Amino acid sequence: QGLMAGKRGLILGVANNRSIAWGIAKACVDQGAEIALTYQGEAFKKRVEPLAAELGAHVSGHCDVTDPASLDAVFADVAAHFGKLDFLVHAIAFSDKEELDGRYVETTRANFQRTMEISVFSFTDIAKRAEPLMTDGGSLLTLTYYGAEKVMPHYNVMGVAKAALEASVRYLAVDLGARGMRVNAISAGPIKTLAASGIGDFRYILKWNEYNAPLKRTVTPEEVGDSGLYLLSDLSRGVTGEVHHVDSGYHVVG
Ligand code: 0WD
Repeated sequence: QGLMAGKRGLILGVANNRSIAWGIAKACVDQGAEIALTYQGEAFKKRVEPLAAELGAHVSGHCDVTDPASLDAVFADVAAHFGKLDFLVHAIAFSDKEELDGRYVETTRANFQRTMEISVFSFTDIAKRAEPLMTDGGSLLTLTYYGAEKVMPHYNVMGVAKAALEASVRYLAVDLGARGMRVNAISAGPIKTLAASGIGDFRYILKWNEYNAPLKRTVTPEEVGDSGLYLLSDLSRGVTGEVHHVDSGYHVVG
């Protein structure tokens, strides 16, 4: 049986087996969820298909959140395959690597807009698309970082985007609450993933967290997955609009 038995979910943002979304996917399937994954372009298809097979997950095809036609196709596929949705995970972010280094004040208009579109607007866009499918209510989860709250070295425009993403969580929680849809975020501590490798001095940030976080270590995608399980399952049925830190406690000292 399990906590997620009978629940069907779409998980966006599995790039490889180190992705935070992969940790969440495994935790959900372990507890009986049925899930669908997507991939961004042919390069990721080769990585995501075997991972999906490992979990018995459905693959809903190519998804680039800047391409509305690809989102139309993914949601049409999910509607056809599952009929309804109970949960959705958004683990997607992007900014030009060149600007995740140096000074925030140098951010370009083009990268600011692209970062906001992929890392912030996409969550609102998919929430809107999920709404008609969440006929019995549901749980939406996104991923954020402490750089939304405090200035972190090199996080720059992504910090501004995460602040907007956290505000979106609160506005969406109000708009969708009456339908029994909950909207929350996990603020994860730094984890060495593909996306993180674009951030300047990331190894130093990992070390800094190991030295300073109350638990004296960093977190793993599996630990974020287990906390995600709580927010996606009925255990958290009274929780919405929340930003939950899964960061070895770093935010209390940082
Ligand atoms: O330390 C970390 N790794 C933290 C990550 C700490 C706190 C939060 N996060 C957040 C990230 O900002 C992101 O929102 O967690 C989320 C997941 O990131 P991740 O697991 O660290 O990174 P990764 O495994 O690379 O997955 C992110 C994926 C992309 O991979 P690449 O490597 O190409 O950036 O987001 C997807 C893509 O698969 N993605 C897109 N998907 C659809 N359309 C797009 C797009 N336009 N752009 C990126």
